Amino acid sequence: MSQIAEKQTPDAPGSAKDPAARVILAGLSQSRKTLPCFLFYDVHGSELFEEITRLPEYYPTRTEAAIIEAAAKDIALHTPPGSVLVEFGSGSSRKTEILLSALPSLSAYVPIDVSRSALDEASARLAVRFPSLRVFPTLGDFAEHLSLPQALSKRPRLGFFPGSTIGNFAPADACDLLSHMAENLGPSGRLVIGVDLRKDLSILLPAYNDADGVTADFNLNILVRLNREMGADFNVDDFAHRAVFNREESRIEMHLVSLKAQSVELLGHSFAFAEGESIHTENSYKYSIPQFKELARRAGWFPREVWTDPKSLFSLHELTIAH
Ligand code: SAH
Ligand code: AVI
Repeated sequence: MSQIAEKQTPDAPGSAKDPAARVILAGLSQSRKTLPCFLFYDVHGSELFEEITRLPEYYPTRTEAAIIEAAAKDIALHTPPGSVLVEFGSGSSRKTEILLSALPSLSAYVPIDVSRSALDEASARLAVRFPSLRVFPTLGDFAEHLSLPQALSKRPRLGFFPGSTIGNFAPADACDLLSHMAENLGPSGRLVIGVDLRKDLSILLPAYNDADGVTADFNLNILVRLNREMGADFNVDDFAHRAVFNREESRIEMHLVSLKAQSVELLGHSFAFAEGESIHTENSYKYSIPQFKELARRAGWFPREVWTDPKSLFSLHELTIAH
């Protein structure tokens, strides 16, 4: 299996120098408590996310996969032989397999993710299905500088950012992230990006409130992780999952609602919760196609193509820098 490269040496989890610990303490100290959504993806969280992608209510994954199937030939046509495919937040890399099958002359695939278990599993699977593909799994934050192995540094880069993970960033941050990706992908760079669309609440709300409670477990798992890795003492049964649509912001918000007045200890700090007070754990912005194109333009990209499904649930955009 390919060796996993780490983008930086992490500080010990839970130490004062650990950047995640600082973000967590800052988020819980606000009058409206928040936690960053990258914390969802520990080993169990990555498994729960995969379970979510298979739920009947969670339309994005299967809809996007079908769009990628239909668009793959066109994407391949614009991809020079020897290109490097760089994926941001690659998770299981399952949808990537569709692109990889259509792009046999890539020089390498570089999946970037904060979840080591997801990178390990995906790399092992890809080694069996695409034995001649060079895979460079990279553990780290996709918002950081990307340094490719020397042999690949001059190759054209095709970025892939599926799953509507861009929707987990507020528009101003999404714009910064897209500009940063433009820098990382270089002047001949292209980006294929999945973006979830605005839609009727009868479809949207069940996708984040599934009948089996998998999304609830995914959300609550963040507390289990803080207990394990940061020595917190959350009583998980005293919190409940809530997902609502914020129409003004055009986003699904996920919260963990305190079911009673309580206080929780974490890294030597005490956090008081009133009954009904929540921790805001995730935003998932939903765009119209013109809104997203405008965001991409502001970030320095030129929208070349957009594909969608027959029900207009989800969109896949191809963005270029040079045109
Ligand atoms: N691309 C996959 C997975 C989407 S889930 C799909 O479309 O199904 C979001 C993925 O992004 C998870 O695997 C998570 O671990 C990863 N992720 C979230 N924030 C990240 C960050 N800041 N840097 C790198 N990876 C991140
Ligand atoms: C990864 N991300 C785009 C998913 C989403 O839909 O916002 C994460 C997720 N949250 C709840 N269900 C799935």
